[in-house]
Amino acid sequence: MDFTLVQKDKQSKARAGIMTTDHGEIQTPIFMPVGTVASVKGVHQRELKDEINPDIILGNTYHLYLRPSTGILEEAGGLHKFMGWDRNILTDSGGYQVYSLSDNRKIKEEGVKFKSHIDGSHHVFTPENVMEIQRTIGADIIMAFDECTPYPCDYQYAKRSMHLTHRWLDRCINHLETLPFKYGYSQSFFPIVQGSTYKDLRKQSAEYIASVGAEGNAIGGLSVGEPAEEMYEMTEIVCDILPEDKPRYLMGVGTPINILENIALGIDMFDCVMPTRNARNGMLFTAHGTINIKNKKWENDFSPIDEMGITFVDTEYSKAYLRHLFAANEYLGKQIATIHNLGFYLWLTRTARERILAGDFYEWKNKMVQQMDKRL
Ligand code: PRF
Repeated sequence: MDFTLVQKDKQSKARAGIMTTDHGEIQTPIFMPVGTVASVKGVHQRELKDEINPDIILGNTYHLYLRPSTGILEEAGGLHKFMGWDRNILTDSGGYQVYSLSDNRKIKEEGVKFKSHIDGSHHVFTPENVMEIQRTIGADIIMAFDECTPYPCDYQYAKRSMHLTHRWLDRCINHLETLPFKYGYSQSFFPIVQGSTYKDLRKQSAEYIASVGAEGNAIGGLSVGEPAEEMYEMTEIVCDILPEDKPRYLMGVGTPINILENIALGIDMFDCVMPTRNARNGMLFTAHGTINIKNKKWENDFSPIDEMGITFVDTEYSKAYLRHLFAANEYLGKQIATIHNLGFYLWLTRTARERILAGDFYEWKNKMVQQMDKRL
């Protein structure tokens, strides 16, 4: 993978860059739609490409390993072929999903024992088998196996957990070296900074992660319930230590405001279920704030869903129509809302990039943060 920094903002630490992998270019900053089970929920791959147009989407090792299973993905020739997506994919390692979804998990030095959320069957993830699984899934970017600490988290636990994540990282790297690429294109490996909300631990973790010299670096353990200011403080500390010439990925973040503030601190990549999940609950993100489309006030509002929106649904359909689809519990309502929200998130990171290149990102960001902090 190649990463070229195209422009650094003068008034903030924002950057515009281009990552290049065997599946094409990724213009940063970027938001990666979440396609947990080889499907970006509610959006057909063709609509995703034509309307939302992301350079990269995300899949989850935990889910794909349980279903359809590594065997099926191998038989298919990897996830790209299986799901009919020829652009970039990143897989998360399961280091977060195993803690948030499965029952009865037990964390030991060796790895994590867990029970499937699907059928209750028992499984073990280790740094080694998670690298093997990610080789077989075949994403362009694969993640280290880590432990994401909860919030709040006491200092001693956070410290022990961070060291475990670091030891697991060494095991991931050692094992990956023995595993060739499976499908004729390369994979880049990103380690993950942990350390909860403790400045000294975050510094220590960032230094350790930077020392392994990976092709890109990620920040985990944030956006788990801490106040936004604490998240920004941690991002800033970590970004100041991570190498400037490698992409930085903030995992599982966040609201549109969180994304802009973190871009200003030097983050290049984001993913979050918020645009897709909230869409299915009738929550729409716009440049002027959020809308609960189920609200009665939209019942006879025949104005477009979002006059400024970039996707066809934004101008083709009215708020009243979308509200009706939700009231009638039609699938189409969730689909339209999902296309709108993903379109908005991609517009947001794309426009951030344009503003960085134009040199007025900072003013634009401050205006947008103020403007979006509203319920319509
Ligand atoms: N680790 C991994 N994936 C993640 C996280 C993490 O800490 C988070 C935390 N926001 C989201 N996704 N592996």
